[in-house]
Amino acid sequence: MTTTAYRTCPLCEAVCGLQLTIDQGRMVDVRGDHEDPFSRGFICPKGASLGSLDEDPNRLTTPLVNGKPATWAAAFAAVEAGLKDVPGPARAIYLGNPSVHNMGGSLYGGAVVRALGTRNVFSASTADQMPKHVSCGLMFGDPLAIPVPDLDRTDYLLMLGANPLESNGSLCTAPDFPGRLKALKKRGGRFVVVDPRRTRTAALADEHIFVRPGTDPYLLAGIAHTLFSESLVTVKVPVNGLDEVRAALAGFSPQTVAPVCGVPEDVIVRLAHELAAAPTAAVYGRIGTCTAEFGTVAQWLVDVLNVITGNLDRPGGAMFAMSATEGRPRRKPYAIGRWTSRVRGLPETNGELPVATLADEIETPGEGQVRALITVAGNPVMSAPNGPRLGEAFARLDFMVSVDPYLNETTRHAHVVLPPPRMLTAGHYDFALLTLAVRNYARYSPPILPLDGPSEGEILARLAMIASGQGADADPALLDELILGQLVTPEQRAQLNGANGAELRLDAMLRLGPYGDWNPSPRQGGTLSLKTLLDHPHGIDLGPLEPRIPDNLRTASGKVELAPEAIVSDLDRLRARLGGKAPEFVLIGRRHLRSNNSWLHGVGRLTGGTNRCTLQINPADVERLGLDGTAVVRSTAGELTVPLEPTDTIMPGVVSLPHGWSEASANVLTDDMVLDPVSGNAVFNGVPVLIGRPG
Ligand SMILES: Nc1nc2c(c(=O)[nH]1)N[C@H]1C(S)=C(S)[C@@H](COP(=O)(O)OP(=O)(O)OC[C@H]3O[C@@H](n4cnc5c(=O)[nH]c(N)nc54)[C@H](O)[C@@H]3O)O[C@H]1N2
Ligand SMILES: Nc1nc2c(c(=O)[nH]1)N[C@H]1C(S)=C(S)[C@@H](COP(=O)(O)OP(=O)(O)OC[C@H]3O[C@@H](n4cnc5c(=O)[nH]c(N)nc54)[C@H](O)[C@@H]3O)O[C@H]1N2
Ligand code: SF4
Ligand SMILES: [Mo]
Repeated sequence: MTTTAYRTCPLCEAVCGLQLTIDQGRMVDVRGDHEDPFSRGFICPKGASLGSLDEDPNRLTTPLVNGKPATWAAAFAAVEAGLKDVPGPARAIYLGNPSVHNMGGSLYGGAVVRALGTRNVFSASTADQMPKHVSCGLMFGDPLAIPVPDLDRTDYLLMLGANPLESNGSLCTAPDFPGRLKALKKRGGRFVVVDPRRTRTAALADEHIFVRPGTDPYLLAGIAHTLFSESLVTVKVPVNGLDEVRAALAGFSPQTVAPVCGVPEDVIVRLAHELAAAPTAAVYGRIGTCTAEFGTVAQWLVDVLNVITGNLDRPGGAMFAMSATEGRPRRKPYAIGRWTSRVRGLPETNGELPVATLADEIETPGEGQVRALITVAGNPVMSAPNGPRLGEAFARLDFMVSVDPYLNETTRHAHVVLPPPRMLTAGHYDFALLTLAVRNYARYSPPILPLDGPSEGEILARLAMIASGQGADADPALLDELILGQLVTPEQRAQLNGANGAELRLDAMLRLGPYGDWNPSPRQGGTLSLKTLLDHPHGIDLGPLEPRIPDNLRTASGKVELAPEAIVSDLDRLRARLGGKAPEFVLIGRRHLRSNNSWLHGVGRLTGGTNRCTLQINPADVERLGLDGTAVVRSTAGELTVPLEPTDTIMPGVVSLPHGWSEASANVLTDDMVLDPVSGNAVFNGVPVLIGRPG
């Protein structure tokens, strides 16, 4: 007897609804859920592989203590023993990307961080989107107030450094991103891609513009400069600092920036004219522009353009979602650099330190030297800059525990590995991703199979209780009640529904949230609760995005701060590079549809296809250097020998290697000493390299 179940795909940011056929606990068929109002049946090869991922024989099924299978009780006891003698400041935590894609990490990761009593908090965010948090934090007062392009209504989309036809989108939750782009074109809109490679997304676009890696801020500044100098600026939201921005960008005329970014002057001017003339327009920049030396400046300029073309916060422009679990507004204005890292003195952002300095903190002796590490859902040896150095540092730790279903380059250093159970035993709700959705929407997927060990939430709750000195036997339900007690009144607590702590907390957040039945002035009738979501297994459409400014601004002025000092002052560094000599080759990354960072290439049906760890290089460069088959790539950090993939889809002088592949990890070449200084973000794009023949 088979049963049908509905579930949100946890594998990327697109949150597609899936329809699963379950036979005796196995996913025998996975397809798109046509009744999901947001994803409408869309599915990609990764989603379709969910069954083989769930049954992957390489997944750990029991905890490991010193490499050997152990009981959960023995594993938690080993964690208690390992952390006992390490004081708070000598502990560190690294939270990886999937911790945002499951309820355990989303709801209990914070408790572990607080319980550790350390400022050594690291995550994949400083290898990814920290520049966006910082620019939004400083401009809007809230690092989580991130505008997304209103994909379904915009007339004009300028996209830089993103390839949603492979990635399915990021910091822009849009199931069937490809279909939404096609619809944009079909309704007569225009769509322009800026990328050093002619990607599948670029091929779909009306226009593709090559840009030199790392130079997007020059292009964006040139566009803004044109808008100012031709009096094409329209500002429709309350702002401070418009004149400061105009003055700060004075030195970045299209004529000045064109030779640096490689985009002709007339194209820069035309882009400005097109943005200004479009009935509605949105500028969107992603990984290619974030993980670069001027990541924060680039992200800031993206939203400066959205503001000065009158497109921020209006339908068809760049808008803010209203997620169903949005909490009470933060009170203190956003600030960065509230403390600095011990070894390199790098500023904190969002309560974290740059992952690019984790190795320093482990290697460097002195008070506060990191001796114990917890990793959750991360593989920083593969994903952080200069990954191999981090691997060597991990080997020297007194104690390391990893919460992860796989043994890999990172977790193999852990004294204790705690594997989360199969995903079908967990509920699923996308707390973070739904704050970035291009339509307001909510969907909860309850567990499908019973647990036969601790859930990921329980694993993390236990780690938190051990770290705070309550011991390995403390009851994790106490932690849930503590957190619930901070959210709801005792009367409300008595009315909450939920089969476990995670569900109870979700119910509380939904009911108190913008659409909730406990919200005094709710939206959409105010009926949302866990029960309503359980009654609607395909998800609930909460309508198109609506203007939110000024209510969602958390700046001290109550206005958009267009010229934050921390960002504007970094323009000096940008200006100083104007006359510099470009390296002969620069390295960038890329993603493939059938992959997921470091951990999905090898799973069942995802192997093969276009999924290849090759170095893309322009045929003219191959010929000029007399290369054949493979090349040696050298950087300030390391050296790799990789197979070549000559293709004219990449600019001359640029080479591209995907990250996360064990056979040739791109992060052997990336340098942990080079950062975006404003956000502390790692630099993966625009890395200077030398290319040569092997031997
Ligand atoms: N050169 C280069 N480096 C990059 C990037 C790049 O473009 N170029 N991209 C960066 C980006 S955007 C990111 S987000 C980071 C990602 O960096 P990380 O998050 O450090 O790495 P991932 O490869 O995503 O590893 C995810 C880990 O989580 C485990 N996992 C999977 N599902 C679960 C789960 O449900 N629970 C738990 N506990 N574990 C789980 C997997 O086994 C794997 O070990 O990499 C960054 N590194
Ligand atoms: N299939 C698949 N999907 C994924 C992932 C995956 O590994 N595989 N990872 C997920 C994660 S963690 C994330 S963060 C998202 C990322 O999602 P995206 O931001 O869409 O990431 P990419 O597909 O790497 O596209 C980045 C593009 O930037 C270009 N680029 C590189 N350097 C520059 C530059 O200096 N300027 C400009 N303008 N462009 C540049 C690259 O050529 C590439 O085409 O994808 C998510 N989805
Ligand atoms: S696009 Fe993302 S969410 Fe949708 S099926 Fe593919 S991996 Fe899953
Ligand atoms: Mo990411």
